[in-house]
Amino acid sequence: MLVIGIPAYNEEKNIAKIIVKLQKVADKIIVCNDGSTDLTGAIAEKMGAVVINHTKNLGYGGAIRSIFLKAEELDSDILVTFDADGQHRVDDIQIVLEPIIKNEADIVIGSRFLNGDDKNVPQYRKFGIKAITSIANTSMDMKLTDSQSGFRAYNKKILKEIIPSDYGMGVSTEILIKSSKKGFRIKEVPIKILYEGDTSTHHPVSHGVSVIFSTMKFISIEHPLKFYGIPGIIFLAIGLFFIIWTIDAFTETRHIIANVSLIGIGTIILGTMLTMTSIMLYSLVSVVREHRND
Ligand SMILES: Nc1nc2c(ncn2[C@@H]2O[C@H](COP(=O)(O)OP(=O)(O)OP(=O)(O)O)[C@@H](O)[C@H]2O)c(=O)[nH]1
Ligand SMILES: [Mg+2]
Repeated sequence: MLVIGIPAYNEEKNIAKIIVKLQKVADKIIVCNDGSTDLTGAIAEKMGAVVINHTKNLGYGGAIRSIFLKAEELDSDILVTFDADGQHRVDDIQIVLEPIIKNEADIVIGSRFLNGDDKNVPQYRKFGIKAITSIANTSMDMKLTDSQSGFRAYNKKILKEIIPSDYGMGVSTEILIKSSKKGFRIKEVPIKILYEGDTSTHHPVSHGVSVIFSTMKFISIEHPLKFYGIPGIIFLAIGLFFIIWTIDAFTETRHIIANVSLIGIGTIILGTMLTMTSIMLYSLVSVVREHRND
């Protein structure tokens, strides 16, 4: 049971064409109409898609979350996510599906950068996507080329175990970080992305920053000891060094070097806070996980 999920926000221009093409390859099409102010939802309904209407715009992540939940409810074997703005090619669906069908992967990402055919991706987008991908790679210990691509395939196991929670564009890295933490297999295949002129709907900087922040958020939740603990220990060590220096100078000269002692106290406080945060977050996340598994 192959289901294709389309997150759509004000895509009345493209949605009909895309549904017609996808109906040739999919058993079911889910369109999440994410609070569009145009006829996106009505057109998708007329075309016979399973339509989820968000009363207000929740964001790309909110749309992906609704599609995941609906696909699981429909007992889908495979979910392919496909954008509604015409940038993804229906012809690439087979390539994205193959590793799932051959049971070589649980998640397949259609990467814009694998076959080096990324000339038409605007430079600033390339830079932003590669920056975010490298941050995500560090936490997953992987060498992905495009953690932001929305053109993906997921198998049944992922739909059962992964529930996206980020409502923004950060959902793309969230799903990968959570899945790699659970040991799921992630694979990339080359796709060709179609950019007609710069039709971007986001402000590049705010978009990039919001995705970096949510990626850091998920890394910190998945690896609290690494993310907060290590810097905490480093600050504590620096603080200790400055305090010893202060005491040393005091025993010799009976004077306290103000800036040295202040740096010492400041870094000790910061180190303690980071270390405490790492321990608290670590225990909190483990309790929540245990609770969820009960
Ligand atoms: N921008 C945006 N897209 C949404 C939202 N909800 C659903 N979508 C859909 O999510 C898909 C991806 O969004 P895009 O805006 O194309 O994101 P992108 O491809 O990274 O960026 P562009 O280069 O601007 O196309 C599209 O099909 C949108 O219609 C939302 O709140 N904002
Ligand atoms: Mg797009």
